[in-house]
Amino acid sequence: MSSPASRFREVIEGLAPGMRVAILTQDNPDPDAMGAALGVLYLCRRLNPDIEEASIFYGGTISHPQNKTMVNVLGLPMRKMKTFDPDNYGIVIVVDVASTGRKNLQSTDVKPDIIIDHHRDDPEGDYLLKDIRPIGAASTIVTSYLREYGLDFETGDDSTLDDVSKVATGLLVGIKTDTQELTSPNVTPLDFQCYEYLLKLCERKKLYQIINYTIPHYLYQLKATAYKALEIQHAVVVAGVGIIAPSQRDAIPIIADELLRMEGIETVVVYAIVGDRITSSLRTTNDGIEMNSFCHQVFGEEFSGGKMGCGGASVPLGFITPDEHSTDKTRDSVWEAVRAVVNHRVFRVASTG
Ligand SMILES: [Mn+2]
Repeated sequence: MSSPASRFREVIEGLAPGMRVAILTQDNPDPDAMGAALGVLYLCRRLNPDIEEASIFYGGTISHPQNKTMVNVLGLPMRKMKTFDPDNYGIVIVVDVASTGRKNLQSTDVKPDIIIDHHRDDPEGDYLLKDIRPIGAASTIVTSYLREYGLDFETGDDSTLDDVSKVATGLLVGIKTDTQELTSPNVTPLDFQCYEYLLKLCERKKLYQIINYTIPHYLYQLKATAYKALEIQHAVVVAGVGIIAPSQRDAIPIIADELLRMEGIETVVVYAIVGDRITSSLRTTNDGIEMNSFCHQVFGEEFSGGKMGCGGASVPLGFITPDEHSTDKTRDSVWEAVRAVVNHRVFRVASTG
């Protein structure tokens, strides 16, 4: 049995000249998904210069300010899934996700040829390579290939994408964020080794820019709104942020994570009206609260879920959704009604368990 790294090399080197490679990742890619995809793109080009084209596709949005910064700083060539035609690609590789057509990758159901992932998902079927490991980051797996090949980085051509320091920076950000700086429970010795390996290769200035990403003004404004609106009962805090634009949706989990650190607070619910839905992020450090059922009791089983102290909800507003014809007064009334219902329900569920 050859190692996954040598199997990957064998497959890529064996591709006929003119072949195209599609690299697919999560619909809403996080830094690990993007770092691992960039690493795979680099390996494909280095291992087989006769490949006609290798492209990364994603089906959703890149909206978190750090993820946007990563795309800009590294010049990531992320392409929209709309432009992906399976007929044009001889080989399909999925990274940081294993199944297509469901869960984190719903935008296509094409059958992959190669799977590189670290989630608890193990789709059946024949694949050229299925490398799924319980490990800190998908970027670690890709980095381990890079290490194993011992490629000579001096001889790569000088086009931007083949710049290994950029690739190493992307992979390093992937490991850093997915493992919370190597502190998450699923971290393995290989994560540490790859982290150290990448530190030597990465571009420190770009790394700094991504880690200390610029925070957009709207986030400060929404934080101010959330702090003004927050209601606390015992160890529970609820904060309604109001009616916000879909492009600002990421503020909700960011504010939830921040409020969870407040002294004396164990449970956080942050929510807003985004488009035609109430969108919410829930957090708890209280082991007595089972997050999934907490979410279901507050927002309904159909529209919410959670695990391990972390939950989310997306509840359709239906008929009362404010639209472009709604007056400010109507919008305020809708928000006021939503706020009253959600706050009341959270505190009721929290107090009755
Ligand atoms: Mn990951």
